[in-house]
Amino acid sequence: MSQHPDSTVKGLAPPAERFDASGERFLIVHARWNESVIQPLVEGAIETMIKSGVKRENIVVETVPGSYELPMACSRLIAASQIQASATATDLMGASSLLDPAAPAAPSSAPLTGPFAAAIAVGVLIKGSTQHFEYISEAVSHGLMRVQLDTGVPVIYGVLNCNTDEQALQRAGVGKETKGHNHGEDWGNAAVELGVKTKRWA
Ligand code: DLZ
Repeated sequence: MSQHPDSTVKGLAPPAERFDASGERFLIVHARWNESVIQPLVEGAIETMIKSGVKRENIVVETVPGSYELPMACSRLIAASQIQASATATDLMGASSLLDPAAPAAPSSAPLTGPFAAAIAVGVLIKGSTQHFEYISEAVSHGLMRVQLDTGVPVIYGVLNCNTDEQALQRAGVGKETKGHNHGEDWGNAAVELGVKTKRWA
């Protein structure tokens, strides 16, 4: 693998290929705590996915109050999309074959439903003066890992665990001292890559 000329030891090397996710659906679930950081992160993820060819209407965005709710919401929404997708396919096949046995199974007016290729869970946890941060951080990271392993749908870990507000703002590209890099962009790229690769690994 070739080394990026500007790369340092730390950080994400670019992939060796371009991923075509133009026909795929994606889920973003984000917390509403620390909204000024959440918003640029979510926008960065969406813009990056669109640059990779994902259609905006194929990105479903849902919100939850705080990061603690991310695993449950991802789990339910991914499961619902999988059930809905198989029901939709069966209904469409049944309905079209009743009218005309030669009819295509999925007409172009088919609803925009289907399983998600990948999900991104976005949350921002900022350390306070109690143990709250540690408990939530650990529960969320374990919960999200469990959701992706249980469902087989990649869940990108878009959760910042920061000691200060400024650290969080810099990781959303809107820092006050230094702007920083928007990690939402990396999460958008990771969702596209994993969404495409997981299908190949099936
Ligand atoms: C309660 C709480 C606190 C103190 N801090 C954060 C935070 O920094 N980031 C975040 O996403 N959520 C926080 N929450 C809310 C919890 O995640 C959760 O929504 C509530 O405890 C209700 O379950």
